[in-house]
Amino acid sequence: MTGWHGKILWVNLTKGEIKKWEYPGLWARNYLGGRGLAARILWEYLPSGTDPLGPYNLLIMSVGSLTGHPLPSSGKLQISAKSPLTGGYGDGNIGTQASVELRKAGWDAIVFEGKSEKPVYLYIENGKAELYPADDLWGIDTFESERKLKEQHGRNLGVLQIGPAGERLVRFATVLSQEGRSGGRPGMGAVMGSKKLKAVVIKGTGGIPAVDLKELRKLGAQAFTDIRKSKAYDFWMRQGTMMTVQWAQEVSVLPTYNFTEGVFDEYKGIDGFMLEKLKVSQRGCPNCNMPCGNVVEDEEKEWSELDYENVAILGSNIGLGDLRKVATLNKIADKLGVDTIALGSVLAFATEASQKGLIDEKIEWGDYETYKQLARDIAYRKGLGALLSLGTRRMAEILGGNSIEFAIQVKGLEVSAYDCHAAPGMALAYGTSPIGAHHKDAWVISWEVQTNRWSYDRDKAAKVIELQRIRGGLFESFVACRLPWVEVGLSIDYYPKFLKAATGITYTWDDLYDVADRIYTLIRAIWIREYKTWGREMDMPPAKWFKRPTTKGPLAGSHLDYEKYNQLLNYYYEIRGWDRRGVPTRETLERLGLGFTIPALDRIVGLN
Ligand code: PTT
Ligand code: SF4
Repeated sequence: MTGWHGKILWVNLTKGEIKKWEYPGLWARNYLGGRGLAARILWEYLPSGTDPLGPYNLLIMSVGSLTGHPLPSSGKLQISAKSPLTGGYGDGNIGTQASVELRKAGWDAIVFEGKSEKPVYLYIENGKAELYPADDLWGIDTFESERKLKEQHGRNLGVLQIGPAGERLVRFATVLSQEGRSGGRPGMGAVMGSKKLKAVVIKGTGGIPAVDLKELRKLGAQAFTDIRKSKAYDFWMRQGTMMTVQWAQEVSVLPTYNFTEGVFDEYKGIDGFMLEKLKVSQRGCPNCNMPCGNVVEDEEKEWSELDYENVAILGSNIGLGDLRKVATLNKIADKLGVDTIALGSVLAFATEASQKGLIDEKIEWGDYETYKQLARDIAYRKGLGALLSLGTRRMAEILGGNSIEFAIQVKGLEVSAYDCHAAPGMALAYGTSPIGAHHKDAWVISWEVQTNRWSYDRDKAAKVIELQRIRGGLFESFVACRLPWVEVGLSIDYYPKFLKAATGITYTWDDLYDVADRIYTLIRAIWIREYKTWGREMDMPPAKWFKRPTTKGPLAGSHLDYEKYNQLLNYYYEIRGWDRRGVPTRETLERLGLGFTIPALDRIVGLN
């Protein structure tokens, strides 16, 4: 195995034991790393039916054969586990120095099992790893705990940690790094908290394996130059993902008032031009020459790093048109360690529930002071915050009535910031994303609004799958940031060349798509094994987009068509080789080398 280390650090927190595991070489070749490797490990070692917050869940931090090399935006790391929010496969991707350090320390992944009795953190220095007490870190926020750990161990290292929300098992708690990088929307921070693991500190001084390092460096240098010379580069450097606010408003997909409308009257108060006025700093992940972490001074005069999703969901979606106030909510999420998307979504859900009389508390759209208090209460699970900390699906189950219709989620994961009343392809992307409603696997909406926006045809299902293959299958398993390709047009053909130089393996595009399909189908198998039953209703977008047409903007009156969405879903299943329930067929499993899943799946749902 070249290009990978072939070694995983396996940490049993119940016993306090740390072991080296040399995993099968074919797993690296067939699953690449990152998400693919994590899915393979979870299938093999996660006991079916495990409580996501119990000791038998596995928390996996994994990198890939491109991570950490001198290649564009290669400083990313994947965090995966069974999700306490969705009950299925969950993961997130975080930009952090810890990714590079893990590679330099000689590991492809860390797997945590069990549960420590007392708070601990893991310290890794090259081949050595030790658990240390974390009593003095437990309870403090993510910015402070990273500062403390760096004071103790030095600055040249990477740190991943949870905040008070993860410690209290908030179901959408995430893992944080570098004061503003967050990963693991489906509650990966809560899994870490359930294991009493406060932080992971990684220091590596070794080399990162590559078959042809000279060639890799040459290709990387060319790619960095292409990025800098791109026509899109200058504007990207000014606004980063925040340029999306204005675009989303123009094409009526900006989530507004709990995804009721696609336009927001006050959008200019939160858009990329407002960001430019307020910007005090810009930062990013390791090995990136197009840093997108735009920092502003918030309403409490502290720094907060903003991205489009955070701003749309904590802005227009809760009726807040003041970027400084949005930045404060975002900073609270980062410090206390919760996902901004779920946070904005539960606040919006609570506001709608309040206006419908389903909860006693009175909440108005744009009610900043209440939202600020609730954000803190969610992290500490106090008062109404305790209910909100469960996520929208569970809140709807508790409140009853028709509240599930305005819980904007798929499979329990809150929808990220694109309204789909007038975007069936994006609705399909959310419906079929392997972790629940996240745009990261297929951001088809930009293509969709430029082509045939209103169609539900086969080409649209095929486009969703093409994007899922590249974005969700490959970038999450290489592991590298996809934004050089998505945002400034770096040629996708660099990536098989990078892989060849790193691993010596020639992957054609057909080979790579097979790898991506293998990963997707394996993740679907994990979901089915955990849920025990499976039906196409699991792949349906929120009911509001079908039932409650928009009333504002040029596309007022838009809504999704239920019959046509089902036809689109059929096309999707056909192309993937899954049956009409969304269950992979026997033939597909065999073709993708997933025959080992057949006995379990056949027993659980009966395979076609
Ligand atoms: C990601 C999701 C996103 S996607 C955003 S903004 W985006 C939100 N950011 C949050 C945050 O910040 N703080 C917080 N407490 N919660 C947050 N939740 C939301 O999480 C992120 C960038 C972005 S910014 C995007 S699109 C790209 N995503 C990538 C991806 O998914 N894979 C990949 N290979 N490359 C990517 N590059 C870009 O990375 P999740 P990050 Mg993130 C403040 O974690 O769980 O995947 O959800 O990692 O380092 O912050 O970079 O407009
Ligand atoms: Fe990180 Fe943004 Fe650079 Fe991607 S583009 S590596 S998310 S700073």
